[in-house]
Amino acid sequence: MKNLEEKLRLYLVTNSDGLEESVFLRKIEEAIKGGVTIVQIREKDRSTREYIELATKVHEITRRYDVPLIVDDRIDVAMAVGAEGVHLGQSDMPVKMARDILGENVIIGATTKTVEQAREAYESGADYLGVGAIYPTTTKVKTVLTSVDTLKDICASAPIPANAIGGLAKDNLQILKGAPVAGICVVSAIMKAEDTKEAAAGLRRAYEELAV
Ligand code: TZP
Ligand code: MG
Repeated sequence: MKNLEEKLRLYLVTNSDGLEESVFLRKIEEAIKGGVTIVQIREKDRSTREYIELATKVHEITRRYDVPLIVDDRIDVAMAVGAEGVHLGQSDMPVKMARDILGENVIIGATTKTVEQAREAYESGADYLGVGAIYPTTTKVKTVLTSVDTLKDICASAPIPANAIGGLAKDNLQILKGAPVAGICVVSAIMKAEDTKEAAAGLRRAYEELAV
């Protein structure tokens, strides 16, 4: 996708746990108004039907703002709702197979924690990389920490944009200074914020300050 790098600036990975659906959807819209540039729906405990229903509602919102919707793990769900992309971890469908199924016009992101994984994802047709966890996270996920040095090596080894993820918040982004990431991915810093729009705006400001 053209301008993908710009679209990756502030990447919201959603978590609907404990939120009423209307609150969840409103939070996504507020986050976009505050500066979120791309949204990934990530649901671990829903049936396929429920995942599709919720993704459809999220897509109605993201479309209005011309924000790409990425579906975590599930290419079937992404295809069913016409999402702009999928995000694949190391235990999910291999990037190459997903590319063969989805074609060239769908964004494919890949989680990579090593230079080898990053090279492989790039060579298999991934459009962007997610790298982390940079900090310990309270979000439910199987992950290990990735150092910023590894993140820098990954950025240098694959000619596609890379985003940092894991425990990132507006007051701890300095660790990324000097790492040529396209943007940051967050869950809690936005989903758990009282003022969702301001949380997104604060993250945008903090990220932009890194560049100066
Ligand atoms: N992958 C690596 S860390 C993580 C994922 C999905 C969760 C990040 O969540 P938070 O709340 O921004 O730390
Ligand atoms: Mg996954």
